[in-house]
Amino acid sequence: MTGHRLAIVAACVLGALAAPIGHAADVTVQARTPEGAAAGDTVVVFEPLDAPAPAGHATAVIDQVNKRFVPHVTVIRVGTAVTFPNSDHIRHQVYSLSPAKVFTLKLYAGSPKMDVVFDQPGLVALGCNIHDTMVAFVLVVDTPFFAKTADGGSAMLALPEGRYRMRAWHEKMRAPPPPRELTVGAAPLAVPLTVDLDPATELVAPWP
Ligand SMILES: [Cu+2]
Repeated sequence: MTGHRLAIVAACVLGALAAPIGHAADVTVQARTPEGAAAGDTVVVFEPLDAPAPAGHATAVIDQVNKRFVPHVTVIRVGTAVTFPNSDHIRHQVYSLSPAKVFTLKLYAGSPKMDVVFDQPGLVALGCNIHDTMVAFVLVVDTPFFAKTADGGSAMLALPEGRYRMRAWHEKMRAPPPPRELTVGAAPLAVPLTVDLDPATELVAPWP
């Protein structure tokens, strides 16, 4: 009797393992300029086209170190609460005037009193009221599938099988790369991406 029960349990476990639920493939994006230079800090976003995106959101941290925001670019899902610790020995006053999230944190050192919840999609530019050179960006997106390229221009993420629309953003891009559809299967996928950057520009590219 006990043996029979064990066999049933084993069959259920095997069945669960064999089911295609949550099957994901590694997708590697390699972002380069038309001249072939690595395009680090490029945000890539994948909107699922076959099924609604799974619910949920995470938390994120944007630190202030040596009068700079770290990281310089953050991509988060709508609804994410961001903490803004201050690791400097001077006080900062973090603010945004971007329509997707207008806020000001009172001048503070150490830990701020509250997190900031980014509740609308869009591009948010952060500044500090005391230090004009402090600038950072938060891209708030409506999908859990996104990544940011490292200095070498590549980013990797695991995507469930299916079709996606991929969009990309870099603060210094001349024009957004056209959105592009891609299909993720069981095998790893390499996605080359060309982003035309103007390193000298003072303008911030809009989120496409
Ligand atoms: Cu500051």
